[in-house]
Amino acid sequence: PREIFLKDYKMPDYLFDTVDLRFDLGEDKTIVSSKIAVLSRVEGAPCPLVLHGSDLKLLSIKVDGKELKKEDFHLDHRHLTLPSPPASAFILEIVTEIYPQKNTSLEGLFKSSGNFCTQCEAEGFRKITFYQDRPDVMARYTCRIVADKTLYPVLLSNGNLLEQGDLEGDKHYALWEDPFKKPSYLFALVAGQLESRDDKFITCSGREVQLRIWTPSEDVPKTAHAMYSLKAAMKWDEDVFGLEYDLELFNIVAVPDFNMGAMENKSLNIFNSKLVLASPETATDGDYAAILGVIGHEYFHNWTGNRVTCRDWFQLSLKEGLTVFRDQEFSSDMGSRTVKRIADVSRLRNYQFPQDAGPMAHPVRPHSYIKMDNFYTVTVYEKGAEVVRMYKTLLGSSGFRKGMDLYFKRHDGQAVTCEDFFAAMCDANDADLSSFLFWYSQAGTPQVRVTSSYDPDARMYSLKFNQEVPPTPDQPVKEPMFIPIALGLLDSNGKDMPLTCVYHDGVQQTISSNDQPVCKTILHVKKKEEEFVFANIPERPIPSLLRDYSAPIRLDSDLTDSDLFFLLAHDSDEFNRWEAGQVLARKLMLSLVADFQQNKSLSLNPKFVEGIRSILCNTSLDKEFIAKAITLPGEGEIMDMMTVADPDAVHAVRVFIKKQIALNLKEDLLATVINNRSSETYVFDHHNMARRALKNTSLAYLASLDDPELTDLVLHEYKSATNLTDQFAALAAIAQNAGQVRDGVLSDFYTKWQHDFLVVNKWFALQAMSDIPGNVTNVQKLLSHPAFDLRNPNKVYSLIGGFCGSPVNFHAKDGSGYKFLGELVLQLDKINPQVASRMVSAFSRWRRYDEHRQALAKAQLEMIISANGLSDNVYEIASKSLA
Ligand code: DPP
Ligand code: ZN
Repeated sequence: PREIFLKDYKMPDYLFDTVDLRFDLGEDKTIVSSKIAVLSRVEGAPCPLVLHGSDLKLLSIKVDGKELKKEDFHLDHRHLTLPSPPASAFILEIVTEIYPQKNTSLEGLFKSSGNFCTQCEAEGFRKITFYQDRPDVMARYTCRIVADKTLYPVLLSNGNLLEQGDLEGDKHYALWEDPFKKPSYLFALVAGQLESRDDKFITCSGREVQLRIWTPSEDVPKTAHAMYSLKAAMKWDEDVFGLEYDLELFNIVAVPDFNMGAMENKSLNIFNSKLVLASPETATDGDYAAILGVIGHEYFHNWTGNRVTCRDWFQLSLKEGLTVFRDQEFSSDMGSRTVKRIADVSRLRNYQFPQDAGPMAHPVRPHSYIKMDNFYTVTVYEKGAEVVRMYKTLLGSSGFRKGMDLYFKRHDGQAVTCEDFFAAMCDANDADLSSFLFWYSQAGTPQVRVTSSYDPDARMYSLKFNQEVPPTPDQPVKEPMFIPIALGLLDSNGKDMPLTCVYHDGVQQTISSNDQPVCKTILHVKKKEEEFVFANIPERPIPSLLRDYSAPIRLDSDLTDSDLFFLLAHDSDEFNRWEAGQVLARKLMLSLVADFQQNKSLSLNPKFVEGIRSILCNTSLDKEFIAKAITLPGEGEIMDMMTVADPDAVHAVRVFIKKQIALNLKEDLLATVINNRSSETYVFDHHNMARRALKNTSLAYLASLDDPELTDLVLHEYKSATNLTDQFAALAAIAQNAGQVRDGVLSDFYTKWQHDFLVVNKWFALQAMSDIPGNVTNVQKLLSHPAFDLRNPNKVYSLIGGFCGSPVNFHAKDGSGYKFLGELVLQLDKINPQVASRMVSAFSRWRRYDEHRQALAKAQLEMIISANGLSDNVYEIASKSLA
């Protein structure tokens, strides 16, 4: 396999002006005819035109109407080359034959539940026809679809419907035209038996947009929340960024077989059904929130991704980091800002930090790849979003908006780079952020150490920062990063002190005056070592650092436990209140892990339990905040902080703390469950979600005690639930404890929901993730369950992905978990390389474990890499993991 490098980027020699596509959709084959108006950029000597293509059967190729002979072009596995095309503009016509019915990779044109649909990002268009399949080739498309009228009554593509009509032989056609230039990855086609929920949206300038969400007819009732989310997103983008939708029609199609969550094809978004379909009985609060976020995300791409796109795939974060940031902000504005921030930061810590510290670590803008599909990562997306958030932190809301406005003014209709975004932000604000660009080029999570000192006589308070960016593959030595640190200083009553001025590098900077006190500031930490000294500080403060998590770093400070308890109780920054509790919990868990490893008996610091109690019983706090604050850090997060990750110890300690909390706070938890029940009909709003979250978190604590009386309570909750959020939470609570009750409820749940594949996937995932010893046998059995299918990505993600997310069973000492995954990766790779590659990633951090586990995991990776006919996708992950 060939590695592709950012440094080798070259502009295309040929541009495409218009592309007219015609699809004749058939039962054993589909004929794709394309007619491209080619423009030459090169002056002087002609150069070859190289088109990408894979798994295509070439039927004919014409230049300016003349059929090319065999010797006029060159065809290999991946390319169609015209060695000397005409020097001036010409028309290229190509006809290919493809086999969507046999396409299990779910990339290009394929069938899902009897319907045709496409997925072209990143490089799927080349499985449809020969093309310069790269994002800097932007063209205007038309698409004519011809198909059987009974089997495929609905024919959709990008843009506006120009014509439709009947044809001979029970066929019909539709002709679509997209007036906006676009790269091939945004092309889409759908044909099938679908029905739509229709609605409309009036834009800020008074234009009416038709909105349609397409699904099989029986699912139409489950699209109400998606439609609500779409309208909310359209309004939000106008209000917050002044961005208006630009066509008269916006379509969303839900399909059950889809590699990713969703795809932002121009005016024809295609979604994994799990991110569209919801009803109170079949979707949880988490699903409702995910639908809101992803519908928003794909809609927001219309400007950040489609109108302004990426020059090359290395720039992926230009659109993804920015669009994730936008969807995070949207969800914050629709619900609770603090709770959303906590959820996003937890995700970053549990998934991105480990990636950034492992063999697949790569910068937000990678330097190279073998398969681009492997770089749709938490680093490009979530860390990328943090990078965008830092611009806003540094420039303020209005400065950020100015930067966005300039970005669109300069680049609408173009394919650009991360530097272009950076330049727009700087130029619009006259700001010098030079070293900020290292966030795009350097991998690894910066480690920042803060030490403080107070001089009561001089009333000066000093904070010294020391930063270290750890080495990552191909990047042994790093430059210091530009890190915005938002902070406040608390006085002994827990109030924010006014900040007047700070000395930095011998220069005095005024923060605020007496008549207009300011209590929060942002320090720009840019050097390896740097000191900031605050003046006029009347007493030793307790610093609240990195408020709202102002930079994606690991922060290590000299705060004592009592400082942390103080912050937990008083910090005006709610995010940092939660964070103080998490820092305490992480310290506690790590020290208990050490005790466990030394066979010492475990005992829980009563102060910690009291801290949890005071949060749980604080009626002035938001209930979802409480639910988050009483939840312990994930096992992955703790393992990530250890020199040698010990899944058994971390798991045992987390279970121990959970049970201790449940035992000590039993009455409070019971009261919380009872007081937060509701018999009303399901409402998706923050108030009700928060109530359910708190009740269900408390229920899980109680169930962990495996006490018959409490089990009865949980069973009662299970039976009386009127929505899936409550029902599934009760099921999960019961499923913590092996035994007959668990088995009975699991089977009851399946019987009840077997007709609904999305609910069944949750049932698979719940069992797959279980920490019950020896669970691999059960998961193995579920592979042959009638509802399971290796060809459906959602099912694989639920059962196999779920299993790999269970530290104790996946990392079982006997190697059974590794062996299970190793064999499946090879089976999956034959069906769908993208999905196989996601699964093999579970091995990538094998060096983090003890020698015994290392040997077992390594053997599986070696077995995989030596297999015949391995895909480039899996090869890249496996080889980099072994390197
Ligand atoms: N569909 C994926 C996303 O929106 C890739 N663009 O993130
Ligand atoms: Zn996206």
